[in-house]
Amino acid sequence: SESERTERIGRALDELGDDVLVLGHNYQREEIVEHADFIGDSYALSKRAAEADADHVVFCGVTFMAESADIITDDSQTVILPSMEASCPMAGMAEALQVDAAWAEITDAAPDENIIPVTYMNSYADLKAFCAEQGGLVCTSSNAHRAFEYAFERGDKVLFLPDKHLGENTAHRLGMEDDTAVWDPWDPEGKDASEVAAADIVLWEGYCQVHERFRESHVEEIREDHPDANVVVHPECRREVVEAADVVGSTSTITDTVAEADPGETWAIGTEIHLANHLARWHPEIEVLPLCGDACMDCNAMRQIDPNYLTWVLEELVEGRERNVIEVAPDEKELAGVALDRMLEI
Ligand code: CIZ
Ligand code: SF4
Repeated sequence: SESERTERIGRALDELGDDVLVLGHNYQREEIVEHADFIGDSYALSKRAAEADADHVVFCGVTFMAESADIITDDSQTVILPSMEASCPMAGMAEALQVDAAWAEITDAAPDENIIPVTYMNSYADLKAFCAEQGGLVCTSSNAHRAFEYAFERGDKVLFLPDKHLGENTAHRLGMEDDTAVWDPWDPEGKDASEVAAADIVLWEGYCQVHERFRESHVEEIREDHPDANVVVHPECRREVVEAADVVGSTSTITDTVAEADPGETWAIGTEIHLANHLARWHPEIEVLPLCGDACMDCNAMRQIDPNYLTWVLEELVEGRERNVIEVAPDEKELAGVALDRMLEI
């Protein structure tokens, strides 16, 4: 039963003490985050892991996040992902092998120009390593505009991966929305060399299926039903949704926005449904609504972290067995670390 499981997790955590740190991503269900030492976005959680002394970091999130934690923690720390099935589909839309092939075509399309690849945090370590090798860097949703500026100081064009929408929203923020092209590796007609040659920003055709579901009509409906509602959305949403919202930002920004709201205010949340639910629970004085009502989605990758798997990895640790260890290969780790360090400099 659920209470037995909660008790087992509690017992394992007591036995493990300071030896283990449990991190819970904002998009994890309540039965997971209630056991977490810290709750936050992927970047904040990785930093927490690096600051902690714990030998074992149990990362309740998805693979690319656990990889990032492994990259920024020291070698004595082991990162554990409760389910190996928890892989972000968007990160999977830009696999390093595929990007490598596309890179040859994209650089051929603009032979006299220096193209700098920028990858969103939501990508695998080998793609981060590739970006470092090509003079590029990593960014989060909060510093994507500064990463683009870094790239334009060093090159002529940016190739941004994997999230087309974050890329479009960032181009708009920089006043460059008319200078973009989309590279679609799945569509022979979506790989237009002349478009690449003409554009300053080339966007990879990737997206988050949770955030892409939000439509402008959802914002209009909320405003009709709740005329006082404020709308906050994540920049992985479509351009027109971001345009229609009052506030746009990372999950940390969304969390802070609701925390700083005045009692009685209404906030509609355009991101993964679990974060909207947490915010409603944490701030009963604020009216927190999911942006698209019943049609709201949870993330099927985040959902893989079943509380039973958390129980299992913790009880195995008590027995001295490390299960589901996420370990980035040493050469990739070093290069991906370079791409992350460049982000920290901007
Ligand atoms: O959409 C995601 O997976 C986000 C916003 C992750 C994160 O915490 O950066
Ligand atoms: Fe990936 Fe979207 Fe899920 Fe985030 S919410 S882990 S970007 S699929």
